[in-house]
Amino acid sequence: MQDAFTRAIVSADLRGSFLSDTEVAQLSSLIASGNKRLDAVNAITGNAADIISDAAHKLFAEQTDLIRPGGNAYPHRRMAACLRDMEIILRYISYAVLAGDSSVLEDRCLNGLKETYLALGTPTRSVARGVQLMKEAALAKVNDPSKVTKGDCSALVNEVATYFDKAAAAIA
Ligand code: PEB
Repeated sequence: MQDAFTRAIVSADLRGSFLSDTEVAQLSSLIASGNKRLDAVNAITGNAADIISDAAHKLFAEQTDLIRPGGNAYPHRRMAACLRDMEIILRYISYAVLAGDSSVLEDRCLNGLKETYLALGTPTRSVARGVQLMKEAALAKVNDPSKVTKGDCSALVNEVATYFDKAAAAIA
C-alpha cells in the first residue's frame, strides 16, 4: 500500500535521484490542500450509510429483477451481502481519498473481485452500476458547501471520482 508521499519516494528511489522539483511541488500542493482532503474523507465517512442506501435504492429501482425470487439480491441474506459489499468498496475508496493514491483500493479490494463475482454468479455490471450510483451520492456530499470552509474543490472532486471509476471499471 502506498500514499502520495511513498509513491513519490519509491519512484525517485528507483531512479536513484532526489525528488524532482515537480514532485516536491506536487507534494506541497497536496499538503496545502490537506484540509480539503480531510473534509472530503469526512463527507464520505460521515455519510456512508446515506450514500449506500441512496445508491442501493436507485440500483434496485432500475434493476428490479435483482430483488425478485431468483435475483442475486434475493432473499435477505443476499441483500445483506450486497449492502455489505457496497460498504466495503466505499470504505476502501475513502482510504484512497485519504492516501491520495489508489493502491490500497486496488490491492486490498479490487484485486480478484471480478473473478469472485463471476464465481458467485453475482452480476458484475450491476455491482459496477451500484458503484457508479455511490459515486453520484458521494460527490453530492463532497460538493456540499455547508459546514465546511468554502473554496474551489474541483480538482479534489475529480480525483475522488477517479477512485469510483476505477472500482466500477475493475468489476464491470
Ligand atoms: C466480496 N461478495 C460476496 C462474497 C465475497 C464478496 C467474497 C462471498 C462470501 C460472502 O457472501 O460473504 N468480500 C466482498 C468484497 C470484499 C470482500 C467487496 C473486498 C475486500 O472481502 N448482489 C447483487 C448486487 C450486488 C450483490 C448487484 C451491489 O445482486 C452482491 C451488490 N455479494 C453480493 C451478493 C453476495 C455477495 C457475496 C448478493 C452473496 C452471493 C451468494 O451467496 O449467492
